[in-house]
Amino acid sequence: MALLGGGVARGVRGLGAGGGGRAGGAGWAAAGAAGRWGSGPARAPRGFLARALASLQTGFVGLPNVGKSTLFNSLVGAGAAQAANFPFCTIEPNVGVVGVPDRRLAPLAKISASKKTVPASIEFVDIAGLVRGASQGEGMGNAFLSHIRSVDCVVQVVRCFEDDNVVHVDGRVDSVADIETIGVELVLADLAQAEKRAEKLRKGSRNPKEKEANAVELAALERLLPALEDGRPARSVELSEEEAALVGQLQLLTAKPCIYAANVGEGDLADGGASNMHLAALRERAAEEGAGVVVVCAQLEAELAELGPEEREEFLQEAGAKDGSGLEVLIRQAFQGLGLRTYFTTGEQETRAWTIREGMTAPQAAGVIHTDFEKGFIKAETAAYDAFVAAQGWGGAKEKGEVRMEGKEYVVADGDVMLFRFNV
Ligand SMILES: Nc1nc2c(ncn2[C@@H]2O[C@H](COP(=O)(O)OP(=O)(O)OP(=O)(O)O)[C@@H](O)[C@H]2O)c(=O)[nH]1
Ligand SMILES: [Mg+2]
Repeated sequence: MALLGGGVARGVRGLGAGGGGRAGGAGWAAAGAAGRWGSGPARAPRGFLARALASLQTGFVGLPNVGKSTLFNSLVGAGAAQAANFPFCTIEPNVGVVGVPDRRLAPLAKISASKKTVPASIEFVDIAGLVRGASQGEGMGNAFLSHIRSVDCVVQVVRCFEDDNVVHVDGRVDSVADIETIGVELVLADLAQAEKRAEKLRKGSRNPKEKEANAVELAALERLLPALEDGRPARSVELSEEEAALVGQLQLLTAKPCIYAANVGEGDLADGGASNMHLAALRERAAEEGAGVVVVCAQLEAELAELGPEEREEFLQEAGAKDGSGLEVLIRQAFQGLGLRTYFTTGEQETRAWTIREGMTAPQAAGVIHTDFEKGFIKAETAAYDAFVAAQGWGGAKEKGEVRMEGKEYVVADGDVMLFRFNV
């Protein structure tokens, strides 16, 4: 029997900030869609799951000149300036990994006197601006669309700042009209994709094994097509887990979870954008869609990224931004938008946040650290974060009866502090 807690897993291929390349893209897309579309918890696929979770991607989407690259670069810059909170590494010029800020990490690291703290991570991708007609090949056209097809979650950057020096492609700032322009392109691209696939499925397969799955997929597409024709996103259509897994292979753009980043002017930060009518209109629209809105000022964030931590704090106070930097909120919302949750391991070597999907069981969560831990899983000593911190560690938590022995069926809760027992 072996014990795994904070940092005992030395020599194990680690996951976390910067760990591993992107793997299992298409397969993951199917599984991810199942989790979002299906009513029940996502059944996590084995094997590539751990790698896939380490490299979930969020893509910045929007019209040209709305501030996507400025926002992306400030994420990079903040990483350089604030290494502890935003570890960042650039994989390609337009892809970077950021640590997910989590205020629960520091207290745990303090209790365990950990040598290292490793946050969960998420990848961001800067994508070129999308123009009207992209679904028909305008602008970057299909190349652009293939970039977003591969991301797991979309952050749509919407221009809510007035600045005559910055050209708007349509000659006026109008947040809702911009969202509609983008929405139409994405839906049209999905419609073309779904129609092509349905056409192929209708022709039928000679392989009898494929027949059954094809019938299920076609039935799902026949419910999706009218929605897309009406201009509604694929995510608005309820699909069973099986249907979602099949349709997920198409990587439909409008099936991905989407949040809006409202890029406001510096002057809006003091009152949280209360007097910005572009933001108000965007909020109203997002509420109808059930989508989240994060308010950021890309310009200010880019300037902040150049500063050290103390200067940043001062700068933010002067700008009147009470909630601190918008980047932190953006990263956390993207993480939540992906349906991701966190559990912790903590020990002398390291305190670490691990990324899981909502609904994952204890063995699956252990598998995120290493597949052997999933295969040989015996049980997991588990304490809720608050109880663990109140009791100041494993010893105290045990005395207070706060440590549970959880088995294979246990569904891990966000914030669980865990210690796995397994056979190899
Ligand atoms: N005033 C103001 N200008 C901004 C803000 N954010 C970005 N800009 C400016 O807008 C211009 C375009 O910004 P980018 O970040 O390059 O826009 P983008 O969305 O990446 O554009 P494409 O890559 O062409 O699609 C730059 O000149 C930025 O300095 C902002 O919050 N306020
Ligand atoms: Mg750009």
